Amino acid sequence: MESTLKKGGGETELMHPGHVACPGCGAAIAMKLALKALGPQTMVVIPACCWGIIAGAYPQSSLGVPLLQMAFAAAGAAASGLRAALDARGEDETFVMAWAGDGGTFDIGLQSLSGAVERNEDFIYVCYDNEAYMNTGVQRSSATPYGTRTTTTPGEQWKRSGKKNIIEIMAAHRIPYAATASIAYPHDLIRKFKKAARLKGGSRFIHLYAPCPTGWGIPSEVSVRVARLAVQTNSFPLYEVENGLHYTLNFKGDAPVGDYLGPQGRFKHLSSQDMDAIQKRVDEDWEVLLKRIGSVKLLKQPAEMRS
Ligand SMILES: Cc1ncc(C[n+]2csc(CCOP(=O)(O)OP(=O)(O)O)c2C)c(N)n1
Ligand SMILES: [Mg+2]
Repeated sequence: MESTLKKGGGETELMHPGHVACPGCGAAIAMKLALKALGPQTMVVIPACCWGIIAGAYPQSSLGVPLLQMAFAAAGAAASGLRAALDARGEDETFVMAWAGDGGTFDIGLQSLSGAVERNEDFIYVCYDNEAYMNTGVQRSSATPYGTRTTTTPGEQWKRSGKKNIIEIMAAHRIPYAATASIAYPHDLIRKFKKAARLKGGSRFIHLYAPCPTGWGIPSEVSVRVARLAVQTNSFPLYEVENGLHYTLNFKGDAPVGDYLGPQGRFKHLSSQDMDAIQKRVDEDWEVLLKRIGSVKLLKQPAEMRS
């Protein structure tokens, strides 16, 4: 395979129609964009998650690149092994991309991910975050935010603890690159994947925000809009961290969190006091982040993406 990066590639469509994602699935949009950025010389490792299903059943696949299905806890270890095998064959131009859900990253896969990035394995690890265990029926994960109703935090038992900060955990390992990205800002997302590709040689981690209309109680056609509101309300800030030290902010939001929470079924039960408590948490986290920011490089948004 030739390197598409060298040829300035990235225009190839590597995710095909006929996949089995739900309508409006953020994770499907995410993969389409990620592979546009990385090109065909990529191998994907997928642990148990919705994407294991979306790719399709062997010998069929919705992806135009090789794919290794892996056990739920093992994406970091499997991606390390695949990298070693490719290097042994002299295929050092092939990207290894681990592609895992929030459950497979924040929870059960955290040990193998931490071990791999501590070794600074040469791969791109992507956590597409739909904020719950969606494939098995919307159970809460440690990426599920405060205030959410899931099937394991139902009724009045909605989730009272907050979302784990996975970028800080990755930054604490001092890896070359850790960044957040969103399907609502595709140019920024593709730029970050291309940057991750250029930083070949160590561990790169992308925390990718991917709404799940089925689990979040939103119509499929507002999936991207809701993702945009997450950024515009600072609920999901867009930023990059290089070598665990150098923080760059890509977006400054100023909308109230109610704009983002209001349209979603998973937050319908919240009172105005609960909303205030969430606004306070978001503001606190935003202040902490701003203190770490060394440079600000705001993304350029086409006019149609400003609202
Ligand atoms: C050890 C183990 N426990 C449980 C499961 C069942 N299981 C398969 S996918 C999944 C949920 C994955 O959640 P997440 O990683 O967030 O991905 P999503 O389904 O949301 O895309 C679970 C619990 C499994 N495959 N292996
Ligand atoms: Mg999930």
